[in-house]
Amino acid sequence: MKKEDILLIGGGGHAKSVIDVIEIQGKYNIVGIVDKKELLGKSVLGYKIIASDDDLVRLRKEYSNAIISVGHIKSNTLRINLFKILKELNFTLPTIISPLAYVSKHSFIEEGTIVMHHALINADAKVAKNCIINSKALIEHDAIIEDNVHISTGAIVNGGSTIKENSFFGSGAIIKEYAISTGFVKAGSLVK
Ligand code: JB2
Repeated sequence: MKKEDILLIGGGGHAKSVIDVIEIQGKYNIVGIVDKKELLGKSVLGYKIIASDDDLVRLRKEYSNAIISVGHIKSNTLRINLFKILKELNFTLPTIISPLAYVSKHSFIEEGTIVMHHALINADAKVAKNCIINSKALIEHDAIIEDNVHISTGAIVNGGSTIKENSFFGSGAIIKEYAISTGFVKAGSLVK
């Protein structure tokens, strides 16, 4: 199968993990990274920073797929703004799933969300738009992850619980079944 071209938006730490997922998935050909003007010409894991956000209108004429590869820890304003800009330009924001993740065929995942290595998403779980389900995170049955959420590495979202939109759920944090979490949850917390 011919690989589809894709642009990465952001070329920092999170982008490295995104590149690893895309490479092992084998479905997309990374044509370059869009980052700040001053970083033009630099490379990330062998992929060049080819343009800045000002060039997105021009790039859209050539490419249709993009993935937001800036992360989200303290703030997700940048991810939300980029999502809006890319949608307005009619980019396709595919759902990207590592072949090393387990994603139930009975789960639902929306556009612009990435599921990274060794994450597990169980039956009837719902993950909305523009989310990061980071490496080794567990999203149990019937859990709901709303828009623009980052579930960090190794976090556990138990069955039927909800992580409200725009939230950050830190590494190794745990939420009890059918509980609701909102805002910033620091690494290792327990949400009851
Ligand atoms: O407006 C922008 C912009 N502002 C910063 N547009 C674009 N296209 N790119 C922008 N950037 C770029 O995002 C920066 O120049 C930089 O290359 C990248 C952010 O990289 P950084 O390594 O600081 O953060 P990150 O979001 O990639 O990764 C953080 O979050 C991940 C979830 C890190 O803390 C990682 O360790 C973490 N895994």
